[in-house]
Amino acid sequence: MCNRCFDNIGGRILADQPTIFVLNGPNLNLLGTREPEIYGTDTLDDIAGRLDDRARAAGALIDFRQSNHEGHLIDWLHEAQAVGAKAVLLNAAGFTHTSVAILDTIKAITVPVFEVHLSDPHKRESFRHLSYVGMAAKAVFAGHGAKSYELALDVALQL
Ligand code: CA2
Repeated sequence: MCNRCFDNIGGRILADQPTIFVLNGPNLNLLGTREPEIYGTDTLDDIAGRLDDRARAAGALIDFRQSNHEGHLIDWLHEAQAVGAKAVLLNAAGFTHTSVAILDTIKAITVPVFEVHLSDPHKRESFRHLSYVGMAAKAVFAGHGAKSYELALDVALQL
């Protein structure tokens, strides 16, 4: 059976299995190498592997990506919509607190977006208390280290 099939009418890619996009923003490629007291010791690959196992056990697929560029995150949110993703887990990192463009994108798509953070921004500097992502996200999972992603995934899988 094909994993992804084209629907003849809209040209939309339909996955046989629900797909959840996990999008990671700037500097998260450094995870596990610096500031372990804030972000833990797991690398992004460790997190991706665990989410993959968890999703597969529930009959779903993970599409896990990281970029240091705001426009990539925006293009990937559009892509999540275009391919009919079930949900997006978004750790926009520093863009969380600055990006009206990402907020506009989340508002422009119908795919549910869950905001994810390793740390709890509300327990840190005041400039991290404002979240543009949170203004449109379905829910926020923060402060549980890498577990924040797994908690968000469990909720997304139940949609
Ligand atoms: O706690 C989170 O997940 C954050 O999204 C991480 C962002 C920060 O700007 C947000 O306020 C909260 C920073 C990501 C930087 O990632 C690094 C990872 C390891 C070492 C250095 C940076």
